[in-house]
Amino acid sequence: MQKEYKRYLVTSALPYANGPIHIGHLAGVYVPADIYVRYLRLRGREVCFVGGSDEHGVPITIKARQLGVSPQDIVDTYHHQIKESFSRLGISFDVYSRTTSEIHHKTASAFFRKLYDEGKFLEKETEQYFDPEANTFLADRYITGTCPRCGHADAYGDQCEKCGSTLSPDELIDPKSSISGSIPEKRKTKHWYLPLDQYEPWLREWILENHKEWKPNVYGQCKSWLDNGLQPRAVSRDLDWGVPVPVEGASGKVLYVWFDAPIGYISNTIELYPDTWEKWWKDQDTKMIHFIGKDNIVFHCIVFPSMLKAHGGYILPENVPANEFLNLEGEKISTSRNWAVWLHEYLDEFPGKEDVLRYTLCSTTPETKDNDFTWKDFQSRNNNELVAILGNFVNRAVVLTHKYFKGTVPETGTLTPYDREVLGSVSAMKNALEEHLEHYRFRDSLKEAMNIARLGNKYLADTEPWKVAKTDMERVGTILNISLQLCARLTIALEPFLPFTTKKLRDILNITKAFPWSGLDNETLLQTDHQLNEPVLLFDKIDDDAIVLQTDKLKKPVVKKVVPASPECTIDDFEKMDIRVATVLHAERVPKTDKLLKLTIDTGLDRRVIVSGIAGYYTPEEMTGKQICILANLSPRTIRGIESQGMILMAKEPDGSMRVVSPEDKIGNGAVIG
Ligand code: B3M
Ligand code: ZN
Repeated sequence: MQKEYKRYLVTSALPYANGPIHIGHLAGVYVPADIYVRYLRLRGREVCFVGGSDEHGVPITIKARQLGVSPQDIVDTYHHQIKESFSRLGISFDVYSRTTSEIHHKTASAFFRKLYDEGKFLEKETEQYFDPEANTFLADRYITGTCPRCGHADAYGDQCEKCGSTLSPDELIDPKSSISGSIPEKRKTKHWYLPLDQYEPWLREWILENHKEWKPNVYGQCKSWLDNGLQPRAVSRDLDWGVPVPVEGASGKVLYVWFDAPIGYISNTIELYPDTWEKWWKDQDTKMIHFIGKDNIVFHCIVFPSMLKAHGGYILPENVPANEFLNLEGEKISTSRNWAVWLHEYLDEFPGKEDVLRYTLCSTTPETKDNDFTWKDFQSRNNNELVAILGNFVNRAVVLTHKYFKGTVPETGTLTPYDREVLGSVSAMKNALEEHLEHYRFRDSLKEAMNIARLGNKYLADTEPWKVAKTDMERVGTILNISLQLCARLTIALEPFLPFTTKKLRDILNITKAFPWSGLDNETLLQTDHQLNEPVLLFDKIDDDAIVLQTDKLKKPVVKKVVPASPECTIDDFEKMDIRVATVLHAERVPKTDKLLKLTIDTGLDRRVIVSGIAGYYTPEEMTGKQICILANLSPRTIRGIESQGMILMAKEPDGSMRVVSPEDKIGNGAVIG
């Protein structure tokens, strides 16, 4: 027997506020979650849809450091951008807040403190890398070194991006701090651990015995974690960005981001309902569902439930319908390579086509395995399904009604068995739709909803009212009445998937108040003589040019990473440097080297020689006559037996490629730069 719940608490993963939202996030989490909550609301259920930004964690501090801004600057920028783009796509959160909020800090802090006071944590001292120059412990991501597996020189302490291996900082050869460049040393540090091993028997029963209905990908991942044995997990970090550990003697320590982030679901509910939040989190009649991507399964099925269990008093998720990943044009989405379709860009480039993206993403939701988004598929879903099936049916029904009945809903005559069959099959579709939606099968449910439009097209093609109009207007009236009833039912069935379109459709049909879900069973949603509005097209075709533009954009070279910012310096430091404009009088290769050019230059002060490693980027001919900038007071060095008196200023990419820095217009040699 299925339990009847009084209300639904639906959460969707809190995206990290260190970059914009792309289609992978949308297809995996937000579009399915939004379809689900819109469906529940249509059914008149009490729903709370919680979202928000995850604003802590090491990657945010790294990005801030790279850009020379504060972590708060980063999360402020992205939180607002993300929130706005979700809302433009119609993702209908009841609350979208953030984990830097005061209320979240308070809630997460109190949660930790309760577990701490009740002795639910283990305290352990371990040795961790410490940067003596920057005077800080180093998160794994802040340590770089040579990968022990593939020899890549810039592997991170947790992962080598070249060969994909998961690493621990201890494995790196010649580890270096990426904050100061210094060699890190091991220091003792204390942390708190959640002893997941103690929760293992309980988790086994709760998931493996009582939640066999979870999706196979989710259940399978949980089973394999449990079968491998759980270990205590550290829930604090040495870091200066996050929720401070609320314990004496813990300065410089914050809660691990995966400890505080899921508590964000609670904090955001409190922010929305300061007085009644507890009924959402503590009443057994609330059904809680987490929408997430597959990389978050362990945290939502094992870690967070163990935290809730340790705390006591909270309900647990009833289901965690995690999706697999969405690829783009056959390749993994990669934010660093800019291989992505960004939501805010899509919304700007395809105004009014929010539902086309929602439709395509729902149709390709990676429900059981990774799936692929292609621009060609996007185009064909729009042109061959939304335009040709849905738009076409609605348009024909409405245009014909205007043509033959001045836009009013005609009366029905006697129904034929075929008419009854058509009306009846929509009621059967209602059941199928509910069945799919209740079980998180969004692709199937969308197909089912679209079948109403398919059925409508077939009905019009079979009954041919434009031919019947020559002889039997009463029959035409019946056919169009039935067609318009199908249109009205489409405003219900498609509402969870295509909310912008159903709004438009209601406007065409002149329906001021949306029908409830139960209307799907109602054969006369529109009364005879009801006046329709003028037809407008629900969708228009997307041509090849628009698609080529998008695929070309993907091929464009990606924005390269920038090297981290240097430590601060003073104006005095800067003024020590004598930087001037000079002209290259003569350039030649330094024999037996690939990289070096010997340049004779006029500095305005004197003539001198500089040896520079730019032969890979410039020929001697290209350099001759060029105005350049030099550091004139650098102490001379002997390179390959030639005394080099100064240095040329170069703009250098992280991959090593270089261009000389030249004044825009000709200027006198010796002009001082500063
Ligand atoms: N921010 C991870 C992610 O975006 C994380 C989710 C938190 S949910 C509590 O993949
Ligand atoms: Zn490697």
